[in-house]
Amino acid sequence: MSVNVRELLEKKCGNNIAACTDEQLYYGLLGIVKELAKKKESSEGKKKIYYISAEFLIGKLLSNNLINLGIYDEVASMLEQYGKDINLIEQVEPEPSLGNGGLGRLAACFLDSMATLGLNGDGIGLNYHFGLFLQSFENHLQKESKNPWIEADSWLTKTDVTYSIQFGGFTVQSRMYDLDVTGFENRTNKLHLFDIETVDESLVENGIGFNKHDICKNLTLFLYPDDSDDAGRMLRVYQQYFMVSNAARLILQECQAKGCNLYDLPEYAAIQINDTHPSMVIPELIRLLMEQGIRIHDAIEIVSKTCAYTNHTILAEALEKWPMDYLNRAVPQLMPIIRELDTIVKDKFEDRSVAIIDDGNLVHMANMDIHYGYSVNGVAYLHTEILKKNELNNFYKIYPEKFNNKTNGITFRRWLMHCNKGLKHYLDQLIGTEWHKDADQLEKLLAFAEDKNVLQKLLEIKKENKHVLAEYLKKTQGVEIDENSIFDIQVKRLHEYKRQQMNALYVIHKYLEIKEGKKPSTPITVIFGAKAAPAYVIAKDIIHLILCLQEVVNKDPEVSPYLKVIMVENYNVTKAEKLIPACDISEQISLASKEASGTGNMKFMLNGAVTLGTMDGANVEIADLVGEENIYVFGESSDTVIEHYEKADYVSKDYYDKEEEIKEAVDFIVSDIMLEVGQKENLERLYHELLNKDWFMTLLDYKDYAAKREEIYKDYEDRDAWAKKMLVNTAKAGFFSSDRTIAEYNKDIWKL
Ligand code: 26Q
Repeated sequence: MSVNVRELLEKKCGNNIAACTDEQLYYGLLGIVKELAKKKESSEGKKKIYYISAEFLIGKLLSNNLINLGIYDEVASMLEQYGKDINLIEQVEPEPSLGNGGLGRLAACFLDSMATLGLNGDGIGLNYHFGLFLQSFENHLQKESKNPWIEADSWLTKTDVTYSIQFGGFTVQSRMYDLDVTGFENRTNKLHLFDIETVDESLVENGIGFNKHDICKNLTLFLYPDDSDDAGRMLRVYQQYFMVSNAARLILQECQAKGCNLYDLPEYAAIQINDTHPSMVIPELIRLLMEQGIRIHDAIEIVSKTCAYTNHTILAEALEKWPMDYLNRAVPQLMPIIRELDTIVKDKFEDRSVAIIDDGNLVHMANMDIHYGYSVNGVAYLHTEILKKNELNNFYKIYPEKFNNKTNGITFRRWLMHCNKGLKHYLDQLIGTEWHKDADQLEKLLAFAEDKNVLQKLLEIKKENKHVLAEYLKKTQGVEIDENSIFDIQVKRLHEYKRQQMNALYVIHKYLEIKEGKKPSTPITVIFGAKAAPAYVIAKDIIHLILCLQEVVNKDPEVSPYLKVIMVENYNVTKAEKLIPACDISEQISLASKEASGTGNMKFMLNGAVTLGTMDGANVEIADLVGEENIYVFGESSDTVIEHYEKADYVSKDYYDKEEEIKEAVDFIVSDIMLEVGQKENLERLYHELLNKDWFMTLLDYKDYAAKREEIYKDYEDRDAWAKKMLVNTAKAGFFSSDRTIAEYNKDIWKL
């Protein structure tokens, strides 16, 4: 194969690879890989799974595709012969920013696993030109700007598929663009991204501002534009309908081309609705079936056997409810159908909490999914249990058979084989390569749990990864960190429930302790990475707090040899690939019951980091797998937390008054030292929020958290014992392969 690639590449760059720039080589390889992917057999079969999602956080594709095509090592060494470094070539590629975080990254892992398992399954989403905003820091504040990623020469392939999509009062023309999804040593599937023909990039001015009313030009400019105002929210409705109307047409067309008579649609298609963002696919499909002469009640029955819904959150504010008035304006053709769906529900069930249209004329998208889908799944054991027992209990009582759990997973191709080559090669040597396709084989590592040489080697690999990260941070952000310090990392979207603020309070505490002369035995580097939604005020205040701490701590010569704070700018998939392999301690500290699953937790574990976490989301399953000596658990249980919400009896001020350490840390936020660096308005707002509201109960768990963190730092000192924990974490991560998750989706839901 490599001879082939060499020849193809030479053809593209005039027979002189050595003289090519990294740019030329990147675009050369891009073209070659696209050709190779096309030549691969694509999945086929009578039935197909369509994974519809508003986000696909796919990350860079060159290395991933080379690995999946089975030619990465050969291509890398061929390039090396010409003095070329594939890592530098890879840097040329812009990262597609088509997602916010977990939900979008999960969709990308799922596509990889579907193709790898040879399942006939495509993704359908939107081709956002500027995706999620690019984050930079100015005056210790987050600044947003557009994030262009589509180049003339890109992984996208323009197709001939176009549709006229009708909105209230106007029509837009769509076009489908395709990305190849290469399975690991297997078939190629597609990710279909729909765009409008009339999109106008020049609409965007200063940062991420644009005219929100000009739908024909702005529809696919950004992922989740600001929804703090009506125009932003309306645009979201337009985006969602555009996505699902295109999807529904494509699905019906493909099925009919295979001979489906539409009454048999469920035998040809399974549609997975990724959170409520694609929920309008239900009424839209019903509408399109009716256009083909099918009676409404038959259409409803057909669609109800085709669609399945995944829930990713129990935060009430994230469960979408659209005012009827919005839908009337944007998609009037759906309203008669949604009304009919609601009438059927109201005739059948007296319980108003399960209605689709509530008394305030809000349309509850999740409720529609549950009534008119054949499966409802949560994304981790605890999450599904909470859905059944609490959040969706009224639905569970009606449809117990629809509810099922599918614990999330991650693709080990990207999250180990690609991002941690050192560990990958060592594992191959030690336990063979079966684990590439059968992740449970990682358990073979356990046989070496007492082997000093193996443990030593694991520590060396970690050390090298930390060195690489330190160099990277020096180059990209100009910060110096101590490679021999403990790398304690929290990277994820910024949200109060994830409690980055609790981590920051501990940093303050440590800072004050060091100032008093109590120095840690091993220096500590606390690394954060997070984007806050542009209109989420408190989240942005938390970023401000962290950035101010970074300045105060790192510039203090008494403290910085022992403690450093780093806030990574523009955290994304590419940065995750650098951070995760270098991590010692994985911070998974959400308020119990609030993190549906988490998937970062799995990536860290796989790469030999030890988790410091609450009994939330998939942390519960991690703890079960690794056993209590290999994880550090703290905090109140989800039951207790849910009880606090029910009784409304949590008062953060009580904790502040009771605990001197908490008081000191919270007060520090508005201390003179901080006000000298930061903005009074932001810091005071955050201070008051913590003291008077603290909706996500930071102070409730702080004391237990700080104690566990001391314990984990102490245990880090015993390097052999620590290496054993690392080994067990990697060995037990097999369960979290998205290959396992997808096999379960297929067995229980899609049945391909
Ligand atoms: C909703 C309404 C209005 C505007 C935006 C939204 C919105 C946007 C994005 C709601 C939710 C999201 C994204 C949610 C998400 O990423 N959830 C995460 O999904 C992961 C995969 O299942 C889980 O591991 C995480 O626990 C969960 O937080």
